[in-house]
Amino acid sequence: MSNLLFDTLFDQKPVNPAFVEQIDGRHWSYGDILDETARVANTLVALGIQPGDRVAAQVDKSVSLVALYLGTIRAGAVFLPLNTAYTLPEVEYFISDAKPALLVCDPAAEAALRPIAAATATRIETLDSSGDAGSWPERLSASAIEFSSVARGPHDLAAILYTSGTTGRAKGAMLTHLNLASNALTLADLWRFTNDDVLLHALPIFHTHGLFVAINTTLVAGGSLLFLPRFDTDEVVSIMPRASVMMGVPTYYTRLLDNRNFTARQAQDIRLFVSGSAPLLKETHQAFHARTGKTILERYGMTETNMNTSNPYEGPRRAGTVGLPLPGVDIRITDTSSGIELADGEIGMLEVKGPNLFKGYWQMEEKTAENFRRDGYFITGDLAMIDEKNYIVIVGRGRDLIISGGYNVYPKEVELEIDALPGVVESAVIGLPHSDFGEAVTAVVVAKQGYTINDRDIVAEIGQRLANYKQPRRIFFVTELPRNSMGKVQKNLLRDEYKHTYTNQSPNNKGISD
Ligand code: MLC
Ligand code: AMP
Repeated sequence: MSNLLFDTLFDQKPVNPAFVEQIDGRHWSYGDILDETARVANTLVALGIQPGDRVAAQVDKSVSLVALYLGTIRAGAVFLPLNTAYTLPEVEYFISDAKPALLVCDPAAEAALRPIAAATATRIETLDSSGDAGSWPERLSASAIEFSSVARGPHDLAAILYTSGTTGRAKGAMLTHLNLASNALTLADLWRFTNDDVLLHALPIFHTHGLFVAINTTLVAGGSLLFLPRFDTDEVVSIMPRASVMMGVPTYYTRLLDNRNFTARQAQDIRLFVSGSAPLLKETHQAFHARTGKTILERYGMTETNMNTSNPYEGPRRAGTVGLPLPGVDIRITDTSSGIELADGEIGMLEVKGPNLFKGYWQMEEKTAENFRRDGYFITGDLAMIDEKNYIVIVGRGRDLIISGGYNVYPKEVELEIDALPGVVESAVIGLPHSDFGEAVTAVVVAKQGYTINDRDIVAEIGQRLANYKQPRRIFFVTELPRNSMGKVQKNLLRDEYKHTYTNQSPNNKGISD
């Protein structure tokens, strides 16, 4: 038996030897990266890591992290990437839940993470932001570049990615070799990837978009990555002429449009701009076309399902839609209460089925069962309709979720932290329109009588526990929250009342008083 995902990703014998090029001029060929994956796999095996064991990483983006991902797959283990913005308590939860055999972290975080890792007998290694220094690269340097990949079949786990939920407790989505391999092959084919392609890669690599959609799709086609540590608009504009494809969240496209140096000339050699992870506004789609003559291709996916739909490569890419189901993926729209399939044009729950569907939530059988229909469809939580041309339009969310700059924030998780503060009676966390992030996390708080509590105190307190992108950018104080006759907080009224809070906000203006 082969190692399904690894063999699929490296099936191409690339004519083009380049795999990754960094902005500083350093580059890695396919041969280099294969050697590195062998070093990683040999090291993991030497440390006693068994097939199925979890290998977690909370480190900055680097080619070494890509090699850690691919080497983990090659060794038959399960890759568990963690957002670098996660705080210590957040990481503690992930480690206690997933019990990884190994955690690779930044050297600066090692001391704080040691006791957490010790509780689950998780070994710690370090890797710095350059990808060159730390105990991990030291170990690798002694390892051989020959490794016979550990056999893994379609239903074996390749990765676990945590995704928050409406209850506030994050769930580990278990992704199999088949999930990732099938999606990579489908996307590479649909989006016409070849070994001539150079993907401008500015996304983080701890989520589905930057890790799987961008890297796996490029790898199966034998293409190259132009690798940036993060999205910096000026840098992206200046190197764009060297790339042929770019992928990004909508914020990347609005930031490009805000940049005066971003012209049709800069974009002329890009054959494909892809947007996803959050809704792309029609205005952005149109303004981008007007500026560059290029039509952004919007697609739709999620952590649990990888990619589900895409606008066509050839054929109309229609603004405000996420296109058609991917080949091999079935989509239906159902009534949110009865679960009965609806006719085209009616709005309901988007359900999906196909080889891209995850195996379930790590050690949460009930949660998994709740989210699947008996016939195998996954209930996404997104509200959608199928329009007259069979394109899918996402019209909203059936769950209380905010998407800020492409990151998901579940209000419940933030409310629980705010409500636990001594001066707070209760809070409601809502997403409001924001010109840079799409939606901005905003809190409406009822303070206890006799307490003086301000927005700065709240952010300082919860900032110890919640990743920065989950923290409210504005906090409003009220005497009571609006409720309906059932006692449920009417967030729609709050969203309406505060809807103009961030109009014309410049990037990263947090709005919390100094
Ligand atoms: C950073 N900040 C954010 C933020 N990102 N605040 C809200 N929402 C965000 N997304 C805050 C930081 O906390 C910091 O606050 C300040 O902004 C500046 O930080 P920064 O790191 O300099 O920000 P910047 O580099 O400008 O990052 C913004 C961004 C980045 C949009 C470029 O967030 C990004 O790359 N997002 C992509 C997310 C992504 O890959 N999603 C895919 C998920 S997969 P302070 O207080 O310190 O000033 C998925 C499935 C699918 O959804 O379909 O793809
Ligand atoms: P995540 O759980 O981080 O993987 O985020 C997945 C969610 O992002 C989906 O359930 C959708 O709500 C949203 N999403 C992804 N792509 C799009 C898109 N193109 N348009 C609208 N929403 C999207």
